[in-house]
Amino acid sequence: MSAFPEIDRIAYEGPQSRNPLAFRYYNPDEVVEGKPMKDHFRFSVAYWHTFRGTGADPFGSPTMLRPWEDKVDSVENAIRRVRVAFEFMEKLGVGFYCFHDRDVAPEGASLAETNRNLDAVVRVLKEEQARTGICLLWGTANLFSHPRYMHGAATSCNADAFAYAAAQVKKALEITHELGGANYVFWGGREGYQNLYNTDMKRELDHLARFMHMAVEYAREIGFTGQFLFEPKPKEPTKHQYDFDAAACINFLRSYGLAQHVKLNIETNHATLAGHTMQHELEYAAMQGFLGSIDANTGDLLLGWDTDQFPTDIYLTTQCMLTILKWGGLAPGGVNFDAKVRRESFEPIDLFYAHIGGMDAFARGLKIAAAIRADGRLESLLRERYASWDSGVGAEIEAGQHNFRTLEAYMLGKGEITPNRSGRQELIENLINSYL
Ligand code: XLS
Ligand code: NI
Ligand code: NI
Repeated sequence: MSAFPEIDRIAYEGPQSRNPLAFRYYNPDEVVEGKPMKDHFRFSVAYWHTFRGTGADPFGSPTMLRPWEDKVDSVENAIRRVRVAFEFMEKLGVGFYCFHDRDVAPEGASLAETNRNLDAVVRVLKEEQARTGICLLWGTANLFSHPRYMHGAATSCNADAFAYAAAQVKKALEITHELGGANYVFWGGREGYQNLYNTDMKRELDHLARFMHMAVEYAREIGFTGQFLFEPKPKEPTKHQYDFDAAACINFLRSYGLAQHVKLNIETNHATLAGHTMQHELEYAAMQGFLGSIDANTGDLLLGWDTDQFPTDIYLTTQCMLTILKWGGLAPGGVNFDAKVRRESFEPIDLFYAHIGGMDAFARGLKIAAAIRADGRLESLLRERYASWDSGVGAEIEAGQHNFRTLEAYMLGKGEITPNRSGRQELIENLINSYL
């Protein structure tokens, strides 16, 4: 039984193609900067949005037409959905997927029953991975949907919620390991606060760190060698999330001795909610050695929340790829489409259009970024801008040969600084446009 009988494997047809079910730029085996496109991206489908998204929003009911779904959230339904998911991913030609434990299997009446449900579905996931060669980019645990987590999970005021979350992550690590997951993600969920009157922030952060250390230890125990990732987000659902942005996450990881175990999963819409650009967050994480993986999506300029739309803006993907190429790529991370079709795009075929668009946008971004790098003009403008540091006093300062006293003597001798040079912002913007 096929869920998408009218759709063949999506093929690369080139920029001239008018076929909306073809790639115009994403050509998996085409080599860019010495590496096939598919290895640059390691594209991944997000199980929660693509197969569990209903189209419901705070103002309205579900809209999505998903003929393979029945009304009861049964294990049979969950297994049927796995087959559909792998048919979709195979036809799309992605190599990876990501899930939360609760995306793939329904909760039971007790933790034990929930774990059994999960095991039943994981068997089928494993079977489908073997059949298709599609791999698990990362697993994670949903520690935010169930009412037991209303105050958070690892940072809850209720110690039992912490314990339940620990049991859940233990299991999530086991199945991620079982499925050969390349990474394991912690996103904050409800780890944050609504106000500080009733919050012991220090205690909550200590607990979060203890929780992550337990995860690292358990991973070692079971032989899971995937990369741990922490996913920054400044707000939603709480008004202040502890994993606010890359800088806050890195500070947390360093303060609590987790830096050697955990990198970051950077998401576009979270970067912009934090008042940064995606490129800023990527650059900041990468320069500190914390760039792990990315959740590719985009927000809407006119809406202030995490709309998780598919990325279609070529400026955005170019900036991402400039930074990712500069810092040597993402693996064992990848480009996970943590993105959903909008509620008005309710037909199954819209899932194909959405992912094709995102993959093509990234492929164009990669090619544009590679062209910019090959041409070298941007780089030489950057180099010239910092030329004063390549010799003379600049080089001496960088080499640690100066202090305030020697620099005062230098400036007293010189009297005034060498004149500043133009930053050439408009020239650079024109230059970037010339590659698009
Ligand atoms: C929510 C997050 C979430 C994580 C996985 O905003 O993006 O989807 O990626 O828990
Ligand atoms: Ni995400
Ligand atoms: Ni998000």
